[in-house]
Amino acid sequence: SIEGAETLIPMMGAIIDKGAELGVSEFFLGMAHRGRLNVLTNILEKPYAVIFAEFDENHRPDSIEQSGDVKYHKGFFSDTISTHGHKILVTLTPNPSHLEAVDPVVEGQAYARQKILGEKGKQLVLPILIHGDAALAGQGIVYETMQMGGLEGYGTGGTLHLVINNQIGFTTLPKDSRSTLYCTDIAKAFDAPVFHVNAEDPENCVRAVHLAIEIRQKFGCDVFVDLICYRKYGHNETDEPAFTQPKKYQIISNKKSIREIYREQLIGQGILEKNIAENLEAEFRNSLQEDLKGIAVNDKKMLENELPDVLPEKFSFHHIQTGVQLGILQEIAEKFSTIPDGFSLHPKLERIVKERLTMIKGPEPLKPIDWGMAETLAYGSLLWEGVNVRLSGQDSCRGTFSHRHAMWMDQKNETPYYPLKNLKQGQGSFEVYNSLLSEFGVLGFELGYSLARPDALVIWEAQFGDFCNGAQVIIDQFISTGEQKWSQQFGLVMLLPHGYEGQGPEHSSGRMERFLTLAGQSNLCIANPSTPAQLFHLLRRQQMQKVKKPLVVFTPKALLRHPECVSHPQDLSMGSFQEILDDPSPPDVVRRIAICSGHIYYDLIAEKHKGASDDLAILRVEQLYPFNAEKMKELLNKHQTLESVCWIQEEPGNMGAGQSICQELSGLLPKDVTFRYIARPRSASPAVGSYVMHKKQLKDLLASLFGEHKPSIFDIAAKKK
Ligand SMILES: Cc1ncc(C[n+]2csc(CCOP(=O)(O)OP(=O)(O)O)c2C)c(N)n1
Repeated sequence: SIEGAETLIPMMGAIIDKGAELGVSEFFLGMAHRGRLNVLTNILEKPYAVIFAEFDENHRPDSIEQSGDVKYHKGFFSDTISTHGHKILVTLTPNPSHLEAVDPVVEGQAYARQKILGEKGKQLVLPILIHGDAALAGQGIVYETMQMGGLEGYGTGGTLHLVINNQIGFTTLPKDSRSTLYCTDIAKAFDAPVFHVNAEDPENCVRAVHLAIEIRQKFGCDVFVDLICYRKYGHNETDEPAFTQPKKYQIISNKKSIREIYREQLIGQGILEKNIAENLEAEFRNSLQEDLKGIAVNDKKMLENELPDVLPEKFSFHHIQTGVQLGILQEIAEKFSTIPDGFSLHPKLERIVKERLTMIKGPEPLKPIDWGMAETLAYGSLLWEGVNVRLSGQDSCRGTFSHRHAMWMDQKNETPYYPLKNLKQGQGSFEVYNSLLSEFGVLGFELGYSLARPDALVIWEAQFGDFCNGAQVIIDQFISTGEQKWSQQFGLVMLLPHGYEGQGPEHSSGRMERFLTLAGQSNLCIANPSTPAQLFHLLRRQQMQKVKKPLVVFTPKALLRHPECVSHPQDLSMGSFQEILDDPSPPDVVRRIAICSGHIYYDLIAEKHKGASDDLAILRVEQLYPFNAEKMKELLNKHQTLESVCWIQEEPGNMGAGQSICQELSGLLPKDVTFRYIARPRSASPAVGSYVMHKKQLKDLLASLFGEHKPSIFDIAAKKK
C-alpha cells in the first residue's frame, strides 16, 4: 500500500497540471506495485468501484477469451481535462512483476507518439517512470533505458523519474541494496538533476515537481525527484516487517500519517477548519462504502477503460496475396539503387547496388535475387504502399553480415544517405537505426513503439540470435504473454540470425526451442524462411494481415550469399508466404520424406544432388508456429509409396524445432509409416567450439539420413545413456 508515501499523489497531480500548462498533452506512465491502485483511482480516475470489484473473489477476468492479470499489473488510460482546463491523455502501461522492465516499453510508446505528433512531439508527450529505491539502484535496465535518452531514434526529450524511496526493498535495507550513497546516483552519469524531497512536506514536494517538469520542458533532459518516505506496513498484506526491522517499525508505527501532519499544518495556519476537514474525510469514507456496495453492478461497463478494448483476432492459414507487380518492383529497385548526384559511394558498395538492380531489371540473364535484395524489396514495397517501417538493432543500418546496406555513407564527407527514404513522394516513413549495445532495453523500446504505432512494421534485430536471451524478460513477460494478460495486440518482428555454420556455441543458435516453448494460443508466429522470396512474403504478410501477432524470424548468415539460396522475380511478383514448402523436384517414386527447416535444407539438397538417394523427398517447415497441420497432412498423404518419414535438424536433439514439430507430426503420419528424429546429440552447449568437430557432426548427421539403415545420432545418444 501507499501509506508513508501518500505525497506521491499530489505530486502526480501537480506534474499533470503543470505539464499541461507547459504544453504537455500526453503522459505515458510506468510504475510498479507501490501506490499503483492509488495512482489509478486518484490520477487516472479509475472508479473505486472497479478496483473493489477486482478484489472481489467472484471477479471475472475482463474477457472470457483471455487469462488476464492481477490488479496490480493492469494498464489503464484516462482521456480527461486538467485542473486548468487542458485536454490530456494519461496512459498507464501494464507491467509484469519484474521491476523496472516496463521502463523501455514506456519510452518506446512515448517516442512513437512523439514521432506521430511531429516537430513538437517531444514537448507534447512526456514519459514518467516511478521507481522503488531498491529496484532503481539494482536493476540494470534503468541504465539501459537512460542510455537511450540522448540517442537519435530513441530519445524522448527527457523522462521524469519519481522515486518512492521508502528506504526498504521488501526486507532489504539500503545498506544491502546499493553501493552508492543515493539510490538515484545513476542520474550523475547522465547529468540529470535530482531533487531529494521529504514526503512529510507535501507542499515543497509539489514545488520540486513543478521545477522538475519546467527543467524537462526547457532542457529536454531527465530529471529525478527522490521522495524520501517510509512504508507504513509490510511489503504486502501478509508481511510482518517487524521480523526483520523491529526498531525501524517501532518508529514507523508511532508516526502520524502524512495526511494528519498536513491537516494539522493547515489547521495551524488557519487555512482549514477542523470540522471541514473532518466532514470531508467522512464524506469520502461514505462514498467508498457506497462504491463497495455497488460492486455487484455490471463491472464490464466500469472496466471499459482497461487497455485496450479490442478482442484479439484469431490467426488463420488463409493465404494473403503478398506478391507485387514486377513493374512496381522494378521501379522501387530503380529508386533505391539510384546514387544521388555528387554522392561518393564506396566502390564495392556501388558494385553491389548495381548488381542488385540487375536482379530484378536485367539485362538477361538476370542475376538471382539474394536475401538482402528480397528484404530491401519487402521494405521498399511496403514503403511504396505508404506503410511506415522502423528497423533497429545493433549495426542494423549496414547489417551485421553486410547484406543490407540500408544506409550509405559518403566516402568524402561521411554524410549518411538512406536509399529507402527516397523512393517517392507520399511513401511511408523509413527509420533505421544502429541501436546502442543493449538487448533488454532496445527490444523493450521497440515493443513500446509497436504498441503505440500499430500501423508501422516495427523490427528489432539481434546481432546474433542467441543475444536475444539478454532481452528474455521482454520476450517472456511482454511479447509472448501480453495478449493473454493485457489484451495487447502488436505485430513486432524479431530478426534472429540462426544457423549451424561452425562458428561456435555463441553464434549458432537463435534458441528456437525457447520460442516454441513459449508458443500457445496463437500468441506468436515463429518462422524460419529458407528462401529470399519467402522472407519477402513473410514481412509483407506481417504488415498486411489484419491479425497482429509478434513475429519471430530466424534469419540466415551463410545463406545470405549461398548460390542456391536465391529467388526469381516471379517468386516475388506472385504468390504468398508458404508455411510448408513441398519438394520442388521430388523423385518419381517417393518412399522416404525428410522434413527439415532452414539452413540444413541446403546441406540436404547438396547431398541429394550427389545422387545418394533416389526415393527421398524433402519438405521444409517455414512456419514453425502456428503449425499448418492440414497442409502437412496433405503433403504426407500425397505419396502412396511412402514408407518412412524423418525430422532432421542441424541443432542438438534437445534444441531446435524438433521436439515441438515431432509432437505436431505424431498424429499426422500415414498408417504403417515409420518415423525417425535425426539431430545432433543432446548437448548442454548450443554448438561445438571447433569447426572440425562441427563438420564431423554434420557428416554424421547427413549419413544418418543418406546412409543405409544407420540409426540417427539422436538414437545413438539415447542408447548410450
Ligand atoms: C526484477 C524483480 N526481482 C525481484 C522482484 C521481487 N520483489 C518484488 S517487490 C521487491 C522489493 C522492491 O523494493 P523497492 O524497489 O524499494 O520498492 P518498494 O516495494 O519498496 O516500493 C522485490 C525484490 C521483482 N518484483 N522484480
